Amino acid sequence: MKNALITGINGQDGSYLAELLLSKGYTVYGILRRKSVVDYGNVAHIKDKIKFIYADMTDVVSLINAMRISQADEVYNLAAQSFVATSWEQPIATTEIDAVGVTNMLEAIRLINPKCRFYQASTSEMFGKVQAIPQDENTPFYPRSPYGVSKLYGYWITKNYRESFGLYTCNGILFNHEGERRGKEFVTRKITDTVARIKLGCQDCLELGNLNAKRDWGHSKDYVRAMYLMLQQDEPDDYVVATGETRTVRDFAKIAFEKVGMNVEFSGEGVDEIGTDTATGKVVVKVNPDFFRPAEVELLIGNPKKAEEKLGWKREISFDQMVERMVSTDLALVSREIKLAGSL
Ligand code: NAP
Ligand code: G4F
Repeated sequence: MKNALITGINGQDGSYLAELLLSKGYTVYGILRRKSVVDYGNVAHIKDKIKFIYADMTDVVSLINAMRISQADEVYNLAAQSFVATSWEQPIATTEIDAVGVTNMLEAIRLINPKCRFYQASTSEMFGKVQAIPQDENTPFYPRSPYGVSKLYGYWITKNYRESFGLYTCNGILFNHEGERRGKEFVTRKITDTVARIKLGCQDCLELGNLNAKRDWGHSKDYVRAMYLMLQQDEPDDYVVATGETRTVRDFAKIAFEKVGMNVEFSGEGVDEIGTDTATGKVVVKVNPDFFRPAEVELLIGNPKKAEEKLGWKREISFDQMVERMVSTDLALVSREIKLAGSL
């Protein structure tokens, strides 16, 4: 039986990946950061099945220790300061975690077990100001945020350790993937959570930034399967994982409202654009420039052909099913919150 070490195990992807590897009989070790309050996040429901190690991507000694304890055959490096907007507010921390942290993990592997296979959570944000449509493994990069720039370093150091030291290292260039466990600061979950609150009468309006931004959105549960497959091949390589479909933030919001039976029509332009509930005439979507970014990634759409052909990867959850799952989960969560508040 194999041992896997997952950094970022309590995040969205870490939790789905842990479930997948446990189902395949792996012993799963997961890195947590020390916090003032113990918080297992998205793996609270399976915490008894995971062996936790306290470590930090910015502390190489702790990662060497994690490699020693876990005796990992496979390391999945999912830990990151993953919110693009925050990367302008905390550019140094983002660089230390998302760029230098990758070298820290690679050095720990090289020192303790150079045969260990390594997955790096690279991202479509590296394409940024896109140089081709759709984007694939050969598209030149042009990152647009400190997050994208840091991740680009992580991508190259992963490739470099493969070429320099013969390590089995892979980059998964994953396009946006979402789900019921997504953080509420990301636009999809912000929308589904707020739509649930508006439907249940505890919020009036959803405030968003750039409604025109286009993303290629898939479900995290499908994407962690691609991570696993990358580490099971004869040779290490880099792969784009995407759906090949793109939609605007406006489209996402409209579809999420449809899932709770509300028809929202958009009118106006720029900061004056609004979304109106056609049944009541109420404005339920407004633009708030506070959510604009200093530099925007306007369009992402990936070509997953290589992953489909070489890994045999295929997504199973459609866009529509994903929105449905997110909205119904948030309706249940918000209802529970309301009931709890009423009983206090
Ligand atoms: P997420 O939910 O934000 O999870 C990030 C994880 O990283 C959390 O467990 C967090 O722990 C941990 N972490 C942050 N800083 C750390 C540090 N200094 N040391 C150790 N752990 C640290 O992100 P996700 O959506 O699951 O994404 C997983 C990875 O894929 C990330 O690297 C992200 O950049 C990348 N990615 C994501 C997408 C996407 O659309 N989801 C697309 C492409 C690439 P705490 O709970 O302690 O903060
Ligand atoms: O949901 P987002 O914050 O995700 P973003 O920036 O695409 O990054 C996510 O996907 C990357 C893969 O491409 C990952 F590497 C990264 O870790 C993360 O998981 O924003 C999506 C789009 C942006 O264009 C943003 O400007 O939505 C736009 N947007 C419009 N209004 C908003 C909002 N984003 C957020 N977070 N909040 C808003 O109110």
